[in-house]
Amino acid sequence: MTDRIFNELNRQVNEEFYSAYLYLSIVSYFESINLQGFAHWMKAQVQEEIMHAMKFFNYLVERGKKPELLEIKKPETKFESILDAFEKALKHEKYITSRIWELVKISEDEKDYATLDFLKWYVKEQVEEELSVDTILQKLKMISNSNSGLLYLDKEMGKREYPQNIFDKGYID
Ligand code: OFO
Repeated sequence: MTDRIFNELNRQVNEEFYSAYLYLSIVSYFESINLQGFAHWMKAQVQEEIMHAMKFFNYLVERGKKPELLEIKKPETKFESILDAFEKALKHEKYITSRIWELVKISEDEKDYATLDFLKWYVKEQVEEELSVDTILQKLKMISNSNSGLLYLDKEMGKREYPQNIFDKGYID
């Protein structure tokens, strides 16, 4: 693996942890306005991002590299509304998609076919990531200022399932 590829993949570990950090900041906002369903949905998102980061981390280790953990920047902490939070999440997902595409391009340039193959998973994943955030954004626009609509959506969001819940109180023994 070339230094260029290593540096870019190593940076992506950080970008993915930043995604988790940004979404945890949104969880904090949802909890503060008592929308537990939205908070639950976003907690699942936090876990997905940690998984994305660990996939990059593990891949570097598999390729005989030593990932170098970088500083995680402070995420946005002020959200004007639920809509604002989801708009920021979608903007961020689009940025991550552009990063993944950039990584694909660099892997092609460097003729690193193993990394190119590894990145395929992320290319597909980003389509889903953007879609799931955008779907909620559209629903929020649809219900506009309706409180009953919001409460219904909050209930629906609370049903999202995820296999391993690091937010469970008993998760860490
Ligand atoms: Fe949300 O996809 Fe990773 O960052």
